[in-house]
Amino acid sequence: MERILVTGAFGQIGSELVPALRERYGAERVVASDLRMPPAGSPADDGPFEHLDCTHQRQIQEVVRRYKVGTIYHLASLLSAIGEERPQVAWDVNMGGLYRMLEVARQHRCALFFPSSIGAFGPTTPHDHTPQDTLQRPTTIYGVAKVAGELLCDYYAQRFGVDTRGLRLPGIISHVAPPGGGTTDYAIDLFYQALRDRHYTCFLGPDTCLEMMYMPDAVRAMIEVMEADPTRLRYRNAFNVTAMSFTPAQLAEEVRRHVPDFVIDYRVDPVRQAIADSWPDSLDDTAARTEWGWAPAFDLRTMTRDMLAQIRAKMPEAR
Ligand code: AKB
Repeated sequence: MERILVTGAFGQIGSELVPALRERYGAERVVASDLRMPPAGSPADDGPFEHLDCTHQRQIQEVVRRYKVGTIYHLASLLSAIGEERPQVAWDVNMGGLYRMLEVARQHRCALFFPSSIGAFGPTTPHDHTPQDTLQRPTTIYGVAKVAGELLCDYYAQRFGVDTRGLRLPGIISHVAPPGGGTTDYAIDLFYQALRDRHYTCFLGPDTCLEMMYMPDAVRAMIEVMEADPTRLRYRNAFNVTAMSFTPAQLAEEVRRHVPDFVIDYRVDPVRQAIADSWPDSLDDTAARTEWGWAPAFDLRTMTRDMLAQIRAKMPEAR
């Protein structure tokens, strides 16, 4: 029985991908791994867990061999804003980690999922309906590592026959585990503070438009692309995927439909604003839709309703 290994299992995406994979394939088949020790109520509680540093090839090899891993979801990485604070660490973890994962995948014939991002685009990329194939000259270390990662995954597929697949994920909105150090994190903070304080000071300007996706759609996309019929895949890696595109002002307006006294103001952080300005407003995801049937279920309205309900349910102080 081949198992699935998830790195970065306690991160924002891993905290929801691991339970979804365990539900679909069985708890024993999904090995959660992270550099951090398991927090209470984490995915480590109901299935195998391994303490794993993705920059240590021997450790990865040992886990892959011991569990007979057939598929790796490699999520461990530093996000865009924190990457600008520690660019050398971001390169080591994001690029060094991926390279070592690909090497182990090659040696043990594993399939590998790599999450690229809208961060793989830059200021010279066409910003509206960004095509699947386009200019990619990002200005962050996060983006540079994402572009290099996309190319390296393509290389391992062509040169060594490794079944690498991936998505260019937009900003992911979720309520289970907090993100850390991303540029799109405002869209999550806003919900918590709207319910707790009725007030949010946004670090991006009101008209900064970015592509976003609700976590249930993101988790489904990651599973669907790995299950897709390989004979239909022309791209394999770095599929543009979309769900909704909005500005902080538009999100605030939508939240105000449910929390009428919510107030937003703005104190722009120049670093995160520059990153956001360099990213697309919206993506063209025709390739994902035609090659493996991608279709999001949540838009701004349904995501907002569900986020507010979920946060209210878990936080008694949030009204
Ligand atoms: C970030 O803001 O860094 C991430 C991303 C869009 O890749 N959420």
